[in-house]
Amino acid sequence: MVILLTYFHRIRGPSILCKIPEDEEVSEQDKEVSRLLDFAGNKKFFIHSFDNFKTANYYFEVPSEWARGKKEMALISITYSEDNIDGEIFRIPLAEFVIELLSKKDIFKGFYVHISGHGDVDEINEKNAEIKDLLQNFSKVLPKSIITKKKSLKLFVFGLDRAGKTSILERLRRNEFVKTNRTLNLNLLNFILDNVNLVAWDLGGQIGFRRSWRNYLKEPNVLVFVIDIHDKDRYVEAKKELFRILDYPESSGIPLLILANKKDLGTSISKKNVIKELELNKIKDREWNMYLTSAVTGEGIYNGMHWIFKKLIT
Ligand code: G3D
Ligand code: MG
Repeated sequence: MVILLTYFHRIRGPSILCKIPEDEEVSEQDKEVSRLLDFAGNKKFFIHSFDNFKTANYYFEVPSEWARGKKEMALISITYSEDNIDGEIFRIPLAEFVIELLSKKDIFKGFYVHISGHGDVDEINEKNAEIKDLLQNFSKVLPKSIITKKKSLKLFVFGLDRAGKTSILERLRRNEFVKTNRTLNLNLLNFILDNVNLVAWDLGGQIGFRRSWRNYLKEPNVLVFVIDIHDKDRYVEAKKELFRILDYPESSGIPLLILANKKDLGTSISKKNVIKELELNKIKDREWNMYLTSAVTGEGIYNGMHWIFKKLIT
C-alpha cells in the first residue's frame, strides 16, 4: 500500500479541458483519467481503478497566502492492490487526516519545498517536516482491519488532563501499566483487542485543547469519558466537559462508556457516588455504562471494553 500526498499549484476547475483529436470518442481510459482529475465534480472522495491497482482519493482546498485566488488544491491518495478491500473504508481516515493537516497554521508553506523564491527556507522546511510527521502518524493509524478484515471500532477518548486516558489506552494496548508522557493535543493509537481493531483518539485534556475536541468528533463508534475519582475538586469541571460533548448534535446517540479511574488509590468512592456527582442519570439519549477502573492493575477496563463489544459487535 502506498500513500501519496500531491499538491496542485494553482489548478482550478477540471484538468481535461479539451480532447485531441476532437472527433474521436472519449475512451473508457480517458474517462478514468478525467475522473481522477475532476476537481469540479465536487466530490471530495472517490475511488479510481487502473490496471491491477485501485486508489482511494481525497482532495481538498488549502488556503494559501501565496496562491492566486488564495486557494490551492491538494490530493491525498492511497494506492492499494488487495482485491478484497472495500476502498470506502479509507473515506473517514482520509477526511480526518485532512482536518488535522488543515488545522496546522500556514501549512501551505510546507508544500513549497521545491519551488524557489518563496519566503523563508527554514520555515518551509519546518512546515514540510510537520506534513511528513502527520503522514507518518496517519499511516500508523490506518485501520489494520483493511488487511486483516477484522471488525474495527473508533473510540473518542476524552476527559480532563491527568484523568488517566493515555495510561488506560496503553494498558489495553500492551497489557501492562506504563508511565505516560503528557499528551499534547492528540495521540492516535491503533491496537487489537479480542480480535477487534481499535482506533483510539486520545485527546489532550488541557484547557487550551478542550475547545478543539469537537473537531475530532467525526463518526466515532463510542465515546469514552475518563475521570479521576480522587480529584474531587474537579468533578464540576469534568461534568461540564462531559455534557458539552454530549450536547453536540454530532455525538447524538453514540454510546458512552465512563471509566471512573484510579480505583487502586482507595475504594472509599462508590459507583453510586460518581453517578450522583456527575449527574449521569440525566443522560437519556444514549446507552451508557460506568466502570470503576485502574490503569495500574487493569481492573474494570476490560469489562468496560467488553460492554462496548457486546453493544456494537454482533
Ligand atoms: P491523561 O492522559 O488523562 O492526561 P495520564 O492522564 O494517563 O497521563 O495519567 C496521569 C497520571 O495519573 C500519571 O501519573 C499516571 O501514571 C497516573 N495514573 C493514570 N491512571 C492511573 C490509575 O489507574 N491509578 C493510579 N494510581 N495512577 C494512575 P504521573 O505521576 O506520571 O503524572
Ligand atoms: Mg494523556
